[in-house]
Amino acid sequence: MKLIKKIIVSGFLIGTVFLVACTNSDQNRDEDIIPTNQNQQDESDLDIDIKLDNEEDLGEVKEFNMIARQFEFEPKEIRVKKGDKVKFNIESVDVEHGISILEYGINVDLPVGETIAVEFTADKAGEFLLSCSVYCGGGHPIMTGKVIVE
Ligand SMILES: [Cu+2]
Repeated sequence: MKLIKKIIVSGFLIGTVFLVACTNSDQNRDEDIIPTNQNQQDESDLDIDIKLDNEEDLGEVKEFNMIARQFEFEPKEIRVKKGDKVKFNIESVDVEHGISILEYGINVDLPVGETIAVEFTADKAGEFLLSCSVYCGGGHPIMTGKVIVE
């Protein structure tokens, strides 16, 4: 009889632990889902902005990997089409730099060794100066590039 009682009690305990574990993992799943939904909402908001900005052309996402170093950006020249959604993945490889494109309201610091994403919609045509916005040494004033929006 004692053995049967032990089996029943331990079975009950195992069942309880199982239930708790399952409930917890469900909660975790819910938490995972919430931020994902928020991201999707943010992206769809962006899509709406792009459509409003570019009624004729829906625009493509153009992604560029860039390097910032004393005293240049590589590539030096970026060419996109008006309406494109542009994404720069920029890594500063020597000292801290920054990237500024005045006309697009961009001014982002680039700490060493981190890849920083800079995104904007190229809704204005023309040639725009891209420059370093963090003093990085004697050549800082000539550390420039160009964004051409056709
Ligand atoms: Cu600089």
